[in-house]
Amino acid sequence: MTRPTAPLAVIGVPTDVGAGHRGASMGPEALRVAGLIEALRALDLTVHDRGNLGGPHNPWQPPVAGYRHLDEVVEWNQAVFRAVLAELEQGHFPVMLGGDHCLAMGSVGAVAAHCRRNGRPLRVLWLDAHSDFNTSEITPTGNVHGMPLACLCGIGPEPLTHLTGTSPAIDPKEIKQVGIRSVDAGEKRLVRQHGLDIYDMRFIDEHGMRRAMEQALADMTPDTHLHVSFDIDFLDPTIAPGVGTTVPGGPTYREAQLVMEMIADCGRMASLDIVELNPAYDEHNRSGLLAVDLVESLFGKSTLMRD
Ligand code: 6HN
Ligand code: MN
Ligand code: MN
Ligand code: MN
Repeated sequence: MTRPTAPLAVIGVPTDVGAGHRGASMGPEALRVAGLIEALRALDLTVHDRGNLGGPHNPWQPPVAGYRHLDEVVEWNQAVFRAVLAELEQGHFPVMLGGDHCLAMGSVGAVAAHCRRNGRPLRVLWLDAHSDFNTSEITPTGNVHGMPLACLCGIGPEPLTHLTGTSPAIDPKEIKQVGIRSVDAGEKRLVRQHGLDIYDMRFIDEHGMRRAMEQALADMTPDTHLHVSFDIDFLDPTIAPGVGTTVPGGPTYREAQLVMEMIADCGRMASLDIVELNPAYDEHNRSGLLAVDLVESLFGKSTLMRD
């Protein structure tokens, strides 16, 4: 296992403009209150807490032409893109505290732009109950947090697909999804059409989390930049109720720990999103505390005990 040596730059992104429930905007503070920064420092990591980005408030309007709050989503993501790119250029490891999952367009977009400039291969590991591959035509909700991967792959409105200047920002082949168990009908066709590599809960039931993660992390080169996008609704709602879009039948505590430990062992993680924590739906910050516990393992806490 190689632990990241780059200083971490923690960036709060207090937005819920992409979600269908209010409250993910309180996620960054709940993660800090749960002790995230101190926990990372206790692992001997250098942590710069950059505070929170600013952006438009949630106007709480119905969708227009298949998108809810498109202008606000664009503005937040432009800010995320700029902030993340600036950290990567300084050699830092960006950690985004969401906020809803629409912010991944800015974060993954910046990571992709940085990899392209430096000739580094990219892998995006998407830990989620959902595929987040909807478009304005097929979305059942208009919520843009269900669309970030489609936009990153070049399918979506111009201001979101061209955040990085070039579109598509990433290739579907660079994406691995784990934990998936809720994909909308039109979305299902689209992910198949784009050949997304998905380790859904059925695969995990049949082959186990170990095999899923071995395959999701296979074939990386020593210079691969691994971006982990961790949606808290990946976890089973019995252990993590604090999200807006719970889906039963997710990974258990032990399975989730194994996921984090195997990522730590691979030694390639260079950026991270922690998204969709919604304190308005949580119980005494239980899901925030669990997220901190799992992120400690992601940075090698449990693996270190074997050294
Ligand atoms: N998330 N597929 C649903 C939709 O509204 O498009 C749910 C999306 C959830 C997105 O949790 O990041
Ligand atoms: Mn520095
Ligand atoms: Mn998501
Ligand atoms: Mn999700």
